[in-house]
Amino acid sequence: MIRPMNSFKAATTVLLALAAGLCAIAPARAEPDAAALYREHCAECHAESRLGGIGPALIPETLTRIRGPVMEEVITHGRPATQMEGFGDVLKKDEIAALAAYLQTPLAEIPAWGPDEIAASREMAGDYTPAPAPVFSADPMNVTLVVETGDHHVSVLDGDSFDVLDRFATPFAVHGGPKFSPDGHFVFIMSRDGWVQKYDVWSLKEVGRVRAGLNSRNIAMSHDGRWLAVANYLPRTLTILSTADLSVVKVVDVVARNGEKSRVSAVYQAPQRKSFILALKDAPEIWEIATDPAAGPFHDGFVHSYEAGMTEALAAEKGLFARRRIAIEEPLDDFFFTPDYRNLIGTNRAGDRGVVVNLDVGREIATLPLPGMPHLGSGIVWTSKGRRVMATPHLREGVISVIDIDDWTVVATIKTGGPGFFLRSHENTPYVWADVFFGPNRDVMHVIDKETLKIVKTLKPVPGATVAHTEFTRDGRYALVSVWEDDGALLVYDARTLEEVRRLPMKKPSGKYNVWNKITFSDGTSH
Ligand code: DHE
Repeated sequence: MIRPMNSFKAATTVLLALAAGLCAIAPARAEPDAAALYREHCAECHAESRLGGIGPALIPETLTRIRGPVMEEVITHGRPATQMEGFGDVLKKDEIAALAAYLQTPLAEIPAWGPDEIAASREMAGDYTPAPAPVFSADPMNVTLVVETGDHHVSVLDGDSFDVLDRFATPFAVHGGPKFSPDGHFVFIMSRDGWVQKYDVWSLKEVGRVRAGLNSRNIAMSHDGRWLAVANYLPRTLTILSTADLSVVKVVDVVARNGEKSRVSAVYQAPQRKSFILALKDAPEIWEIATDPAAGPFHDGFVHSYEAGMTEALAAEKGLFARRRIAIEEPLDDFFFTPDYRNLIGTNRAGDRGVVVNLDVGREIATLPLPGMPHLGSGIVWTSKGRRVMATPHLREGVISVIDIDDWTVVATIKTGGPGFFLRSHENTPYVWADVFFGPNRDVMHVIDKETLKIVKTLKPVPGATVAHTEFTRDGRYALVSVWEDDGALLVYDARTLEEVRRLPMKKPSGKYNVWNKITFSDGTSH
């Protein structure tokens, strides 16, 4: 709408100039209307408010590392490893420059998003009554959730018959793994714009939802299932919710030692440590937050202010949510743990180096040669020839690095058809399934032998269609793979013969999560 109008104005100016015999003076083109360009090209993913939707919030507070020419570069060429495409073919240079400047303009007002606003956003489903037992005859431990990003739904699958038990609407743009309660009864799902939805897997009903942040990264469930931590980019907080009723228990301001506020790269549960572990994205710090008052060496500046929703009984539990800081050399963008949760393996956004931080002693103990932006959040661990190894795909290179987690040597670098996003395996399968998410081979899935570390088969189920992300049934007998397209499908493979046995149409299915594999921290599953 805007550009034709501007061209029309420009053309009129030229004609008038010609008529007046003034054509020697070039007419000035009207200044691009950045706000209108934003509405036309960016708002669909980043929201009219610029506070984020499927894409991140586009405000100076969240763009500290992307300034000036870098911003224009991103708008022109897109961002590797994300769904941000380039607009170099659609927008003119001065339009891109105007948009970049616009995104660096602070919002007139950033809404406050503290305990009161979070509490006010909470919506509990009026028609929800918990069923005393599963309302279906399928094995509740073998239920698998399929996130369908095409129309923002989740399908609840019986992992034996592959019947769809329920299909429910989620908040817009779900990202990251949903988190199950330790008994698999409830699941919590997060969207990029900070909504957390609670769903009762046994009753097949939504329990409620709450907006825990304005732009959020991921969620983690405490070891005892009582608390849910929500890592936020905006505001720079970690929200802790009660899993019982989604009430806000505490909002921790994420302020680094130097006094600067920071985004949270991600938060995870460390079950053996009875804590949450998070990394700060804008400061070289890892935080450990106690979810058991008696656990962990929490010696540094205990955060202990009880806030909205805290009960007397809770206040009495001294030590709950105590925080420990671990200083590291560079901020971490993406990280992963050894299965004993003693070591954290992380990488920065430059993605050229991995670092191992021992969480017991609280310092870096090794560095790893991991160029090509390893995607450690998708790392998995298994046993290969008697050694415990971890593997990570890389977002910029078509390789998978396999590392011995006892001596931190690189055991193998497996060449793939292109950069991949997700790896999955299971105790009962001899294979690791690895997708190729980017490039001309994004329609293939590699199957890698866990012992020889060689690709044994490359599947290409739908030529030209992206296939990605694998999950196994509880027993590891079947592998479920997404055809990641609007009119996509869930493919069910026999994990032994590697033959496709079922195909269920789905709307851009992305991640899949089996209750049993997730609550038992099955070998071969991400966090
Ligand atoms: Fe993800 C998990 C970060 C882009 C789909 N992604 C995660 C996790 C993190 C992360 C930290 C682990 C959270 C958890 O499960 O608790 N993702 C990032 C990024 O930094 C990145 C590269 C850029 C961004 O946009 O934030 C990114 N991710 C994407 C996508 O573009 C994907 C393919 C599509 C989408 O939905 O946005 C995508 N990410 C996923 C999925 C998982 C995930 C399906 C859960 C995998 C699992 O098996 O647990």
